[in-house]
Amino acid sequence: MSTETAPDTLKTAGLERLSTATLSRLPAAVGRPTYDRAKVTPGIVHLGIGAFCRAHLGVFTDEVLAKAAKDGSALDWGIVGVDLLAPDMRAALKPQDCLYTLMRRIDGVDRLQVIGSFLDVVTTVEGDDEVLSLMVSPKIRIVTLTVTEKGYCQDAATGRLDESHPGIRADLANPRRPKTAPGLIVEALRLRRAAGVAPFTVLSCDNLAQNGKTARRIVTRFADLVDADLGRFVEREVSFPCTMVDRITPATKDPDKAAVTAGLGLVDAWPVVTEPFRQWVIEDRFPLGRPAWEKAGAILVDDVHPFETMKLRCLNGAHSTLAYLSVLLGVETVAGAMADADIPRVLRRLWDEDIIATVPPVPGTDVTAYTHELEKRFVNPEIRHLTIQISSDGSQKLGPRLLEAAGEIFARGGRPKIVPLAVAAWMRFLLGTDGSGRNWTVADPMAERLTGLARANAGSPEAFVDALLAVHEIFPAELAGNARFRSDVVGFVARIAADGVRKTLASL
Ligand code: CS2
Repeated sequence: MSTETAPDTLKTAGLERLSTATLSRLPAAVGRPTYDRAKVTPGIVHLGIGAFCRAHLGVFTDEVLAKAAKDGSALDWGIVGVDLLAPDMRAALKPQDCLYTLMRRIDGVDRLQVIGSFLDVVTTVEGDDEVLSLMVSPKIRIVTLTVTEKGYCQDAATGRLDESHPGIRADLANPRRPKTAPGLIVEALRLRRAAGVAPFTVLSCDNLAQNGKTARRIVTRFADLVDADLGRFVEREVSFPCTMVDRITPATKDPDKAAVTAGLGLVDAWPVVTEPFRQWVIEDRFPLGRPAWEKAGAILVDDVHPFETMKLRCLNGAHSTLAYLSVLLGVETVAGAMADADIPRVLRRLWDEDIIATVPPVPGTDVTAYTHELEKRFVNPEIRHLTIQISSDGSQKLGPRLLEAAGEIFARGGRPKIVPLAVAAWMRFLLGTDGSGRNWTVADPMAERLTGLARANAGSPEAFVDALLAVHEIFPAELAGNARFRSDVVGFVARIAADGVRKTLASL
């Protein structure tokens, strides 16, 4: 599910739209598909078309198609994107034949590449028939997902399907007309089975711990609730490889769109701005085959777990810590946070004192060096990554990014130093105001409950922390019941209340 909104229409008078017909007019420096898109057939349905998937899946697949055209192999891995939330992406991309521009920004240089791997964009918003009939087609051999953490409709603390989730309840009541990602996948698998079509591979590309295992657990349980026999079939027959995807890709903003339009001399209604770095690690379990993504630099492995733990805890854990502190301090971007007097020091301590020791050995990677690379990536001022964007969905993000690591540190007899500060900052963030006129929106599927609890208990640091630690969907019982963890979080909440965030950080 895309969390972006369409960039506002800019004044682009006199300029034509990017499209198949206008490709030949692009300046020579702009990259473009070197394969005949008319010959490409769909092999992948992607659920949740936003910036993130267009900066990795779309790009890796585009490069594979270019290589396939060169060596004469089949061009049968085109992608059809599905927007589960709104028709906006379809409205933006269809008039440009689903072409879009990837803009990589670094050191004042913008590199533009027009990507051709998306063949179509459909939406479930106006009915799901088109989507389901596509997902049932034998041509489709992989269903990829970037639906964000909340799109899995899971209980964040246990990783099980949240059967009280309104979307899941609606889909269980009407499983032939699903709206959620688990509902759509299960209905498509049921229809395929009835038609004698082998199941597709389900490839989660979201930032979840063991994302393939999570997808399997959620989808299997949903199928089981629809029909126990279907549940067993999914369990037995469907492959859910885990993946780790890494590319910092903020939501596209109007100035990005203007820069792309200027570079193309054509209007692209919804380009993607991203950093040069990219990494995609994938477990190689695809019964119906897959694009040769390794030809575009993807790493195919037997076990993604160490890579994913490194990325989730080091990159995303630091992002979330930085985001809550920044919103409280009024720092708008990640690059701004890296120029702050205190935040970079907090992140270094988070990595060195808490996180790095919890990451298992990662083949071919020095985890400490990886965190130094992250500092450089975060500093990139040309990527305007808003801290408020990263602050969203904390209820879903805290567990895999920070709380699991804290639990492991305690289990080994240690005591996390910075994770309690990150948790305290998130709790304070839930109040939605700095108390002196600066307010922000808490975007979270649990926002109403969490902000209600925060406000009702704001008078006492102990009551405030206890009320939030008791939210069992976020905090595993063992961590919530850990007296040392509680007292450290209470300590930070009390210091922030008494002295403010700046003084708390400076005195660390
Ligand atoms: C970020 C991620 O918004 C967030 O929560 O931490 O989107 C992050 O930029 C990506 O995972 C980078 O690969």
